[in-house]
Amino acid sequence: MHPRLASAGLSDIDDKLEAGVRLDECDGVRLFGCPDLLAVGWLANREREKRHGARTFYNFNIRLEATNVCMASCLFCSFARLKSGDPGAYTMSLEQAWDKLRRRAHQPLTEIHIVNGLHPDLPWSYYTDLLHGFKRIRPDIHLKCFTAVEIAFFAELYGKSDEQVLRELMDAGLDSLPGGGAEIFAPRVRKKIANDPNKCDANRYLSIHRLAHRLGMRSNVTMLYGHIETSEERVDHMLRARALQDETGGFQAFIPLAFHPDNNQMRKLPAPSAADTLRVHAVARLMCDNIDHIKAFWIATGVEVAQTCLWFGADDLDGTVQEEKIYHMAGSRTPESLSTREIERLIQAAGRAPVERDTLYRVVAHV
Ligand code: V47
Repeated sequence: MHPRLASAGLSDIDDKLEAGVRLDECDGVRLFGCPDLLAVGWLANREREKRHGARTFYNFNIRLEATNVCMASCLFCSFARLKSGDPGAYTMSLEQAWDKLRRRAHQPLTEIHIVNGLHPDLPWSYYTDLLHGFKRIRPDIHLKCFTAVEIAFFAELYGKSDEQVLRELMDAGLDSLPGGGAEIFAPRVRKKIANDPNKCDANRYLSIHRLAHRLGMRSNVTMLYGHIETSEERVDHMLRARALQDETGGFQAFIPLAFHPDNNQMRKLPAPSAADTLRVHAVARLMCDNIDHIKAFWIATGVEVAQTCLWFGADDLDGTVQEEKIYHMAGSRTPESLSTREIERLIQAAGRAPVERDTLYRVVAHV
C-alpha cells in the first residue's frame, strides 16, 4: 500500500480494487470528495493499465449532424433550433449529406457518427435512405447513428415500436448506437435541464440500449457533467450504466461529456474545471468496472486535458471527428478536426501508445 493512498483515506478502496471487489455508491461519492486528486487518478490509472497497458485508442471518423431542427429545448443545448426557418436552422438534403462522404473518398475512414435534432416534419424514409445511401457509397463504413433519444422520438412520431425502429434502421445499414442523450439519469436533474415531452427519460434511454444490445448492436453511454448535478447523481448515473452492462455487456465505452456554457440557457454556469474533468474520468474508470473503455472526447475536454486524462483512467480519445457542431456552437475552442497523425503525436507526447481502432475496437492495420 502506497502511503499516499492511506493519507488520502483511500486504503479500503485500494484493498477492494486489489481484491477485485466492486466499488459501491458510497465509495464513488468518497472518490468525488477526496481532496487528493492524484491519489484518485493513481487508482484509476492502475485499473486502466491492467486492461490496456499504455494502449490508447482512436479512430478515423467523421461527424455528421444532418439537421439541427429540434422539437426539444434542453437548457444546455446551443445547437438546436426550434423550427425550420428560424435563424441558423438547417436541414441537409440527402445529397448534401452523402456529399460529405463522397468528398472524403481519399480518406481511409472507418466510421460515420450521426446525431440530429428531433425534426418534426421529415419523412421516415429520410433516415433509412440516408443510411442506405452511405452504405451504397462505402459499403464497409460503420454507421454509428442516432441517440436513444432520437430512436424514442422516431417511434412516437412514426407510430412504430422502439424495436421496429431499430430493426428498420438496421436493415438500412445502422451498425451501432452512439451514447448521446443520456445527460444525467437522475430525475431531479433531468427534469430541470432536459424537461421536454419529446425527450425520453432515463428508463427509456436504457431500455433502447438494452434492446439494441439484444438485437446484436453495440453502443456507448455518455454523462453530461459539470452543471447542476451532485456527486451522488454522477455516481447514480455510472451505476445505472453499470447495471445495464451487467445484463447485456453491450456498452463499449463510457464517455463523460464536459458541459459547455456558451450560447445556451445555462450560460450563467461556469464550465467544469480541468481538475473536475480529470476526476470524472478517473471515477468513471473505477466505478464502471465492466465497461472496457473510458473515452476522453477531446472536443469536449480540450486537447491538453484529454492528453492528461490518459493518466486518469481514459484509454480512448474518439477520433478525427471533422466538422463537429454541437460543442463548437457551445464554445469549444478545440480544432474542428485532427488528422490521424496529429492524434498519434498527441498520444505519444502524453507518453502513451496510439492504436487506431475501428468502431468495434478491432485494430486497424493500414497496408
Ligand atoms: O447528448 C449538448 C451533449 C451530446 C452540450 O457515442 C453538450 O462515441 C456539453 O453524445 N455542453 C451529443 N455537452 C454528443 C455525444 C457523443 C460525443 C462523442 C462521442 C460519442 C459516442 C457521443 O452532446 C448530447 C449532450 O449530452 N451536449 N450540448 C453542451 N452545451
